[in-house]
Amino acid sequence: MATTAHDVRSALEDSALLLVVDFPQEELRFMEFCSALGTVMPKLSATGGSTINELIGDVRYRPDIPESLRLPTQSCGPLTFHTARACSAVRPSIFVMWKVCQGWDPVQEGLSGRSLFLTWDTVVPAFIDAATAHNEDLTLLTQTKVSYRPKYMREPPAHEPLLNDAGDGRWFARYWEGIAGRNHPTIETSNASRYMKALKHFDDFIHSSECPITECALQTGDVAIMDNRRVAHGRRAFLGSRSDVRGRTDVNPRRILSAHIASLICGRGTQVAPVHSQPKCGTRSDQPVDANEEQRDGTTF
Ligand SMILES: O=C(O)CCC(=O)C(=O)O
Ligand SMILES: [Fe+2]
Repeated sequence: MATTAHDVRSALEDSALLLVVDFPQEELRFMEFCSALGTVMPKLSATGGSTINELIGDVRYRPDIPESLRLPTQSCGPLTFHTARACSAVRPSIFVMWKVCQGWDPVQEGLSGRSLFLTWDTVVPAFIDAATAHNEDLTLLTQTKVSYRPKYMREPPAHEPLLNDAGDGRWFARYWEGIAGRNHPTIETSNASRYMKALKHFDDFIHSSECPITECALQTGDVAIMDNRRVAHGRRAFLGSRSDVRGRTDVNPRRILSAHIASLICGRGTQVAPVHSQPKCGTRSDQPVDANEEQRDGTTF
């Protein structure tokens, strides 16, 4: 089924997370695909140009970068749930990840490199129902303005509550790694410690087995398109390198190209690609994905 950028946008309103399969191995096509969806935001490291290098993120394990300078996306460790550029005043409304290379088949369950997604529309109601939740937590999270400025972010930080209730069943959120701990936000309330407690409750819930998440072994050619306000993403750790028979080190070729799309300006009829609105992913309650099936700027928040 050929589809248009307009179709992708309306499908996103329905399901917030879409999967395109068999995307051709052409970076220019990816660039065109993303540009049809809206304005592709320059990478944080961009210097004003509009080339692919300035616009499209390149996520790979980078053992060539000293560990202390490596961004979380350039490591092979897990990435906990976050939304793209969660701290900046203007954040992308759509985030796109193209699995250019799925990398090595995982050798063990803990190193699958699978993608993780959660949709706030289902997570927030589940949190409200959870035994550990306190009514006051949600009130604090939806009403207290917060901001956070990571070291590398030149853009002005946002200044608003982390969670927003659209009132029609949709929930919007900003989220980043370490939000309830080492990367906590600046909180504008006289009772910051109560707020941090609420955030910790919420963060613990997101990382508990009670939280509904989608876990997906993206394969080479798969493109995940998400409404970045309604979906958070993360990943499992993966094996970064191993020795070959001669004792030489091989680096996992796992690679993702990503795009941050700011506004939804596409015209009707712009052809993008075949789209499948139901990702072929498992949910947390599903059987683990069969290992055989498993197949920058590197910023995460
Ligand atoms: O490596 C991954 O699977 C996710 C990378 C990521 O979170 C990002 O590019 O923003
Ligand atoms: Fe990310």
